[in-house]
Amino acid sequence: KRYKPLILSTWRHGRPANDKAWEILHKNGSILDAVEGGVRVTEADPNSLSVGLNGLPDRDGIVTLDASIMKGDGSCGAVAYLRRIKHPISLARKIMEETPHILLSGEGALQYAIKQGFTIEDETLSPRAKKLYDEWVQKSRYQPQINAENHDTIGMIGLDSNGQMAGACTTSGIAFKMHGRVGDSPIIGAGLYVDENVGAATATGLGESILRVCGSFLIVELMRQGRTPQEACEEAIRRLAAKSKSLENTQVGFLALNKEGQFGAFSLRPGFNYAINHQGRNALVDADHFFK
Ligand code: SD4
Repeated sequence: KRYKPLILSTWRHGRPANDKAWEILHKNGSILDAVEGGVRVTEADPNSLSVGLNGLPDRDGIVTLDASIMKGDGSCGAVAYLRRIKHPISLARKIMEETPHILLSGEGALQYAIKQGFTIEDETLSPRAKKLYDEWVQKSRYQPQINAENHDTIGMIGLDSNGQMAGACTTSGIAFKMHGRVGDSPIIGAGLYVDENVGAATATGLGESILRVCGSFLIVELMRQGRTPQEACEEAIRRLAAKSKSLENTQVGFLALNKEGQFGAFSLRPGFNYAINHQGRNALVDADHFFK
């Protein structure tokens, strides 16, 4: 059976990332190569304040990164609370392919990266991140930002013509988080889940809300029970809304794709969008939302 290849990713920065993934797929790269290569574009983007080393730091002024990667056969790898590595997604892939483990964090993850020949970058904040941090430090008030600049964590999920699926998710996390805080993005089942018998899902937004409902796993399981990707994303947002004490200042967006190539997205509030590449069509689509 042939499948129609399709790549989806979160936010506007998903467009150049999808284009790269699409190019890799069409040069006979695997769907895993495609999602890894795709999100590396965002990780390297000097303008991204929420992905990669140019992202906003934690409240101690340190950038710490989270990422995960997963194949449709259940293989997966992740890194959390990682410093000084430009491409956490590639380290997550190494962990998946070369170690008996799934998730490495902090100093251990950095040591493993050094062993694998990754370059250690210095920890100077980008001029833009430094300016925003210096402003924030004046008041030091922790408050998650909604739809920060309309581009946030990148989560990418895809299907190739052989029916293989994979996903990747990478972030610098919530700006000005506590040092050591880990979000949903490196947690398999929260920020990302892929089961190529069913489909794939990824998440963006306030990790604490997503973690509480194992958001991406929940969506894949709802699809397994017969919901469409759109219905599954909506149900997951409803579940999350019911479980969160306060939704003030909270945004969450989910994105899902099934094996048949149907897709869907839903967020808590207006402002979430996603990029889609399929059959030569590239678009940025606004997601429907829970709060009208
Ligand atoms: C997190 N979900 O760390 C990620 C990051 C994100 O707004 O999407 N930031 O909670």
